[in-house]
Amino acid sequence: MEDKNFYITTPIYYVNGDPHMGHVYTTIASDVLARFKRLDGYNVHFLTGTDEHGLKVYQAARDKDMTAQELTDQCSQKFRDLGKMFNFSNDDFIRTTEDRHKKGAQALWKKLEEAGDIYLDKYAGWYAVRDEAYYNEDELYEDEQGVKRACPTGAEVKWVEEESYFFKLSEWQDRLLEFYEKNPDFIQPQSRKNEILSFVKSGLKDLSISRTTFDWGIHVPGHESHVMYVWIDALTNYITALGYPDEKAPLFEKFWPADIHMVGKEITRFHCVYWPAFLMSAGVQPPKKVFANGWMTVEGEKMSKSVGNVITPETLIERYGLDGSRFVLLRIAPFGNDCDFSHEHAVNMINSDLANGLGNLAQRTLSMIVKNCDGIVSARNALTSEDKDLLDEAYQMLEGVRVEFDAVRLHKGFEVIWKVVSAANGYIDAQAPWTLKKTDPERMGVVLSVLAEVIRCLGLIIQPIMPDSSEKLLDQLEIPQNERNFMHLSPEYALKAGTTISQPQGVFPRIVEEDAA
Ligand code: ME8
Repeated sequence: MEDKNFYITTPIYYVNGDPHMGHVYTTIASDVLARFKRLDGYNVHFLTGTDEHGLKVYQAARDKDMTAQELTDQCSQKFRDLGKMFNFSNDDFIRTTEDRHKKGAQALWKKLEEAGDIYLDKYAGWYAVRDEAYYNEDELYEDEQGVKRACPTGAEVKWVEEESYFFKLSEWQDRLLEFYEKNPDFIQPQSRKNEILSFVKSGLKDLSISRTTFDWGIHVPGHESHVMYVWIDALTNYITALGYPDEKAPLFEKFWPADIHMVGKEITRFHCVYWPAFLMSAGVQPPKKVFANGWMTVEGEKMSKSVGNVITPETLIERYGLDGSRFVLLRIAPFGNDCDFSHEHAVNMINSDLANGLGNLAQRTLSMIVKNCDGIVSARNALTSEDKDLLDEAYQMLEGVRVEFDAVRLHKGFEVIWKVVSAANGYIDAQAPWTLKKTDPERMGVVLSVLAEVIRCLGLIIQPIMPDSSEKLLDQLEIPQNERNFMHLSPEYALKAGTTISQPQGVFPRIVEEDAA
């Protein structure tokens, strides 16, 4: 059988400040997809890392009285630590200050030069350091203080004039439009696609791709007074991490083109316009898909230190636990839309979906098996249509989640799972095993066994979302480690009669408001 490969990446994050909830949001979504695909039989390569060059990082270091190298070393380590804290399963972590990356970025530059797509000129225009982006006059507005800002990000822009190399982006308009047409799923969700299409259709200007006024960057090969524009450097991470420029490198052969670049919506232009143009110019295939997640606000406001509403990754974990945090961030809103994080909403989701929904189902079922069946799972004999319907729904869940996750509709995938949780809770209430205990103990054993099998299926399918809690649940059901892939989500591997269950521990605790405040 042909190997199934899946390559997913997060943005590489700037090291000008500490990691925050927004970074966690994108990486958790990517982590869930990476874990899902691994369990579904794919060879997965999951990449994240840090973007360490450019004026923004250079200025941040200067403001902190540090060298750029000191700041990047310190801050990149914080992003690595964040990975451990949130149980991210990335296979690699790239830093753009590493030699493997510099070598690859310079090689890409040379390819663009050989293709005749680079020329030297003078740049005179607007630049926003916060976005590390060039803006056209028609994209700007003035705030109340008369400061020129970029629309729609609100970053301050400054006039820049310097010698610069340019990439002939203007010549790529038709080829890009043709590429989008042939690859209709390249930009997701649809709203972002419309923005990109209208941006490209309105005409592309050549892009300044080098700077001379500072030198915290990768030197342009053969022209040492120039450093590469940080975005051409940064985007290249997705291929240098696979061994580029060696296109025969095992990882490159296996995983390029990437299946998904997961990014925030504010950086789609870089990923959907510049990046495929660079790659096509260099004779490398563009990625298959760029998915832009929406922007997260907190209690209705943009996260900012001055508003004082920044929720640190540590606070999230303290309040909601590791798996609770992973769950609420992704369940909060349709994935791809903007979303607002509020403490009240998070507590409600944890209490209703996790504690009352899944947690209660597992706790009730398993403790009844311990109490009333000596902890032994009964044979599932003489199944009724209700039993069979519930089991069928549990076995069909994988296909439903697969379809939704493949389309990066994470919220819809969650709905498929929680539909089964509700069906099982409805079933337990309708069958009332606590009554059967007196009237028909044999039937009670069957009902509890059906439920235990459904819980096994649920425990398997939630592994990508909540790796720790699912492990505890599957341990309680004595599921062997080598029977925890999605191929085991079928009747063939059903929980065997005679399996012994020990006194269950609640896996999804309720949050009591006073504790969380
Ligand atoms: O842009 N809501 O890095 P960055 C949702 N280095 N997502 C958010 C968010 C929020 N409030 N805040 C941040 C860069 N993000 C470049 C990327 S890639 C070749 C180079 C997430 O540190 C979101 O994914 O500014 C966004 O795109 C990313 O963090 C920006 O991180």
